[in-house]
Amino acid sequence: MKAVKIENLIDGLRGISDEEFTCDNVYRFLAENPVDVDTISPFFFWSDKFYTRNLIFKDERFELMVLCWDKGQVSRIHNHADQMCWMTVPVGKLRGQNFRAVEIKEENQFCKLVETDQFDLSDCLAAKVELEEPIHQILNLPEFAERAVSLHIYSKPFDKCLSYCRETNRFSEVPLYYTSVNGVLCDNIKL
Ligand code: CSS
Ligand code: FE2
Repeated sequence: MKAVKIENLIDGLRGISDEEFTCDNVYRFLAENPVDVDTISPFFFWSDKFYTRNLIFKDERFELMVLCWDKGQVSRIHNHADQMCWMTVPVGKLRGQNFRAVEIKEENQFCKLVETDQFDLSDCLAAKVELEEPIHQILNLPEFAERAVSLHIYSKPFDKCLSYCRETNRFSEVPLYYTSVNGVLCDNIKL
């Protein structure tokens, strides 16, 4: 499959009508349009402290970003604030781990999780976070022994989500920050 420049990928997504902008259609579009890594590399930023979130495009309907995962870096266990989301891994390899909430007491911010399925992503294989089972963690496992970059689309954009702690069985809302926007490091960020 021929790799697609990021600007063409974004144009293609913008060209999908609101009615057609569904989980399945965007998933298919991403699967059929693997991104040309050279065209996203200007947006890569690396930190040895955390995975970085680098915004490339945002409008009312969706945001598109690349996340840079150094060896061994992992996300929190989190959800996506009830939004649709798709991802591919154009560089390296990432493990996804899904969770199910087996006991929830909203008023105490209590939530007991159990692990469900796992998936590995690489080579621009597309994935979507299922709205029915939205709690997950992404890991660049040490044994993968390389950096990884993932491309994420969220619709609609969100800037906070729930984060879950397995030690305490508690969850809380946490803010999400961009590391860079349009290839420029954000003022408040120290890599
Ligand atoms: N949702 C996380 C990345 S793991 S899917 C984030 O946006 O930071
Ligand atoms: Fe996520």
